[in-house]
Amino acid sequence: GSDEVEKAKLAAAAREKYGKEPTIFSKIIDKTIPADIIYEDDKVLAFRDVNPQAPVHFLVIPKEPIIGISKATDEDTQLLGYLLNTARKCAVSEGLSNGYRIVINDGKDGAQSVFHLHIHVLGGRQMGWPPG
Ligand code: DGP
Repeated sequence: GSDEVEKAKLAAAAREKYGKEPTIFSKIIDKTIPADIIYEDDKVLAFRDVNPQAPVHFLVIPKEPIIGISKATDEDTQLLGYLLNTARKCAVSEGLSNGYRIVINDGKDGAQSVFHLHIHVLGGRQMGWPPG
C-alpha cells in the first residue's frame, strides 16, 4: 500500500543522509575508541585530530551521523549553526586569539576521508592561501 511506499521513501532519504554503515567517528562518540575530547554535549563533540596539520587542530562533529555537509538538509540549519558556534568557542578555549582556519572537506573533490560531517579548526601558525 501507500504506507509501504512512504516507508521506502523515508528509508532511501535516511540512506542518502546517513550512509549504510557507521564511521570511526561513531565509535569516538560512543567511547568505544578513545579520543582527546575538548568539548561535549548532547548534540556535538569536539576532539583533537589524530593527524594534526597545525599546532592546534581539532574537529567538531554532530552526534547525528550526517555523511557530510552536502548531505545536510534545511532541517539541519540550527545544528549547522551550532557546530560553527561550538568551533568558535573551542577556538577561544584553545587559545587561538590570533586567528584560525575553519575547513569542511566534502566528497571526492573536497578530499573528505571520513564520511561523518566534521568541521576542522586549525590554528597556532600562519596559514597560507589558497589551500591545496
Ligand atoms: P577529512 O579529510 O576532512 O575527512 O578529515 C578526516 C580527519 O579525521 C583527518 O584529519 C584525520 C582525522 N581522523 C581520522 N581518524 C581519526 C581517529 O580515529 N581519531 C581522531 N582523533 N581523528 C581521526
